[in-house]
Amino acid sequence: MAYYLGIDSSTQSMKGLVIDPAAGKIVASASVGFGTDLPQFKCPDGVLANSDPLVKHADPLMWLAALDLLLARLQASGADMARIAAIGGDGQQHGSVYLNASFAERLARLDPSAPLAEQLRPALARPTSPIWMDSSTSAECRELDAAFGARLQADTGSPAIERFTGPQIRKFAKTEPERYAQTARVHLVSSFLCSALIGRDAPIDSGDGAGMNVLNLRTLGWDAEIAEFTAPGLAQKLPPVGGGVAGALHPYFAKYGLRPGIPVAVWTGDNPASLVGTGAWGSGVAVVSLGTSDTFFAALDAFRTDPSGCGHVFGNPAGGFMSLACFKNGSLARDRVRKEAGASWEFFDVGAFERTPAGNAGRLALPWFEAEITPPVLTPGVRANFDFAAAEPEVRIRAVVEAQALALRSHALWIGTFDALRVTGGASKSAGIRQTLADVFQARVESIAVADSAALGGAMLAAHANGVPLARMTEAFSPVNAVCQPRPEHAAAYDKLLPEIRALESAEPLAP
Ligand code: XUL
Repeated sequence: MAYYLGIDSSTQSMKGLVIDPAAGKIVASASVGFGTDLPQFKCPDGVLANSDPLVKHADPLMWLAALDLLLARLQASGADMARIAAIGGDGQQHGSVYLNASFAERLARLDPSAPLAEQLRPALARPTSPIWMDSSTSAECRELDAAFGARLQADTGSPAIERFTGPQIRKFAKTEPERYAQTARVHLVSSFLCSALIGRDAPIDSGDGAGMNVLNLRTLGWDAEIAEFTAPGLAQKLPPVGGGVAGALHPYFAKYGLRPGIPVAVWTGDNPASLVGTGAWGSGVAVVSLGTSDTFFAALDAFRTDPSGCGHVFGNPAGGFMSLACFKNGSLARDRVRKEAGASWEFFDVGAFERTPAGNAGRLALPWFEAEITPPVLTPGVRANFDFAAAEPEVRIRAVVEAQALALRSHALWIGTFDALRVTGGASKSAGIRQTLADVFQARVESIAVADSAALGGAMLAAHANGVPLARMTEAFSPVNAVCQPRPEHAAAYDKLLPEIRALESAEPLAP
């Protein structure tokens, strides 16, 4: 039976996963670490050094080198590459690649005897690519706000955001007008790599395109007025918006044992791909990814925007839309609270919850050790409604975990209600955190063991483009391995605390 390959080009690495949907199995995987495997590109954590801490760029040729190396590794792992019937993929969102007029022609005549990076190097109109970690475009964001006001969020799904591609393109056009003039094509990381696979310009999908502040989500086309304001002639420099199959695999890739001509699905962003890979592409299920930062995402039943401007709306590759909110202070903050309380992980994950009542007698603490994104708050510092430093470790721990869960619920109110939350990421192993989420949301909390949800989503989208139903793959590849049920007796206590969390968000920070 047919295999499908999914490729995830994330910030620090590129991963590939080959699935066999008929057997419900992952049959091969490989990865390339940008820092460890490709040190020549000088992006140790996926980012080039820069004297300005707000500027975060990467070398786009590194992504091409990673694609060559990843496919070579997959082949070397013994994967039956000839059985792969379609390829899908995704990229870190918002990052952009600037190409000159020779790009199309160089793509068309890719020569298997030379690496991709070498052949496409002369097609770069700008040697570096701003990525999502860049926050150097505040001036451009304010200019977009001034020009479009509330329409920007109402039509593109998000207010002007520093890391979004539109403000990044605007800054480039303003500061390097000659290079911008030489730019014939602007791609996202996702559409750039998809273009390399098919040997011609690939479309941008509405999942990743929505992270640009240029895509009109009501028409699902580039917004001509916003594009022209962003940078002169931008609409002509963007590839079309599209979904489904992007094109056929270029013969260049036959050297890895792949069959030229197999369909390549339009690539998407890593978060939309994860929505598919975690099995949350249908409504009523949200994903809470508890990592360095916490991310909350869910399918949206209709196009709608966050009245508080914190959450984003992206296209859902399975159809319709999805929401996403990023909470900067996630696991690093939890770990700091644990350390400062002198608690072991065992105590943090279980013990503290056995010694304190649900609701913590109203004591809440938002652990904002770093500037927060949801809501946008620049001054770091814990926000607490009690004497945080003097409290017992178990009280501090519950105060933080409950405050984070209430903040998630509060910022998800505009999305709708959920029967289930699917939790992933390191902190999802904590029984106390899972029970708190279940009680605060009054929803089932499902643990899923999907390691590379974005790459898996890419593979599932490839299979889906070939007619394999997503629902069947979700059952096989994203099974629920543990369920934590909500306790209805705690619903009222958390309902009462919900307004408190918004008040706490505007409180003064405690002294560090
Ligand atoms: C989403 C975002 C990040 C990147 C990470 O808006 O900026 O999640 O997609 O790769």
